[in-house]
Amino acid sequence: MAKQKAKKTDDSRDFPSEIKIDVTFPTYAAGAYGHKELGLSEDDVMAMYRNMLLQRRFEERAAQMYGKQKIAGFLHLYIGQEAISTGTAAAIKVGHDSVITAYRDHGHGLALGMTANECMAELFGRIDGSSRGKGGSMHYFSKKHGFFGGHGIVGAHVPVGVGLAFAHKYKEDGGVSISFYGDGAHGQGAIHEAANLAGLYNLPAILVVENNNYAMGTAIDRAFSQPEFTHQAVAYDMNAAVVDGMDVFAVTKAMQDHVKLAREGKPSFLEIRTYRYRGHSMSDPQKYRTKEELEEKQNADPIIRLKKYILDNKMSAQDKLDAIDEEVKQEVLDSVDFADNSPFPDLETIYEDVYEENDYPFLA
Ligand SMILES: Cc1ncc(C[n+]2csc(CCOP(=O)(O)OP(=O)(O)O)c2C)c(N)n1
Repeated sequence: MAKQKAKKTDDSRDFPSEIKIDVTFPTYAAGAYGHKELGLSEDDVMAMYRNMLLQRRFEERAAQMYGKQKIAGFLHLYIGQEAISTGTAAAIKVGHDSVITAYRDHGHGLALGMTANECMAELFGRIDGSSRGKGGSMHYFSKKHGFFGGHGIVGAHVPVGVGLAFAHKYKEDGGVSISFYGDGAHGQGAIHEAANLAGLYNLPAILVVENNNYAMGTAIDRAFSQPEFTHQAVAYDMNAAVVDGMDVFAVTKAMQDHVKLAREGKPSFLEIRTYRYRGHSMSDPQKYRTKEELEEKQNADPIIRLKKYILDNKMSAQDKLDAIDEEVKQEVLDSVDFADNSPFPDLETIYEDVYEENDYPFLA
């Protein structure tokens, strides 16, 4: 990178007569975009539909396998949020750009092209899993797809995501880094430090809060003095937008626009409004929300919305869509067989893939 010359401090910030913040951010509404204006072919749309269904059927089956004690540890499902992973994958260069997320990572992995087999085997803790069975549900990873995980500590991966953006800038490879996290994580200091650096260094970074209203059982308006998250983008000199996460085309459009900005060195902050249909994890009794609220959100289901779009635009017929669903269900069932037949990793491998130093020279 070119060396920066020392600059005189900006003296236009001498004592002002008043402080005025006047900024407008766009919103990306459901129903506002068609596939053609997004540059998507009919085949692309059908592939997006299939992938969203794959995410849904995969997780429904995973929940069942958890009940059968085939899966140990935690299992956080993404059901309801599939338009976000799918719209993002449609707008980036998969494998070249970087994606990182929290523990609700199955949907992102499958959208980026990880196979149902490697994903199910990881849930089962088997050697053919994406992290060789040692990561489990929260720690999917695929270098090939530019997917940097799967992270369990709330908010802690976002500085890593911004570090990836720094690496893209440093290597001048034209890549962008997208960091996903939940609304609950938005209160974590690490995210704000990372956002500050993204704004300061003009990094090709997009920070995305997947706002599904709840952090475990805590609703956003009980946790945030300012639940309009975009307001905070002003503080970090970032672009921002609010996106309807129940519409895959709204997400695709928002991502296309902000990926373009990121490639020009302008970071963004996106709030994508969504909803998770299942509890926080498998042990959540969900006492914090009503059945009516859940039903209302399910009426805006992103997969049903896309199915309607496909039928209305005569891209496919009901019987063909039913056949796709059957095919996807079979793919998922096959992945269960694959996982069940994959061995557990040897005990000795617990010492592999672990960062280790023989000495700690920085302490000397
Ligand atoms: C630093 C830290 N604090 C607390 C937890 C426990 N915890 C796990 S998930 C979670 C809620 C996070 O909610 P949100 O960020 O909104 O993500 P969502 O589950 O909605 O996807 C909490 C508090 C944790 N994993 N890490």
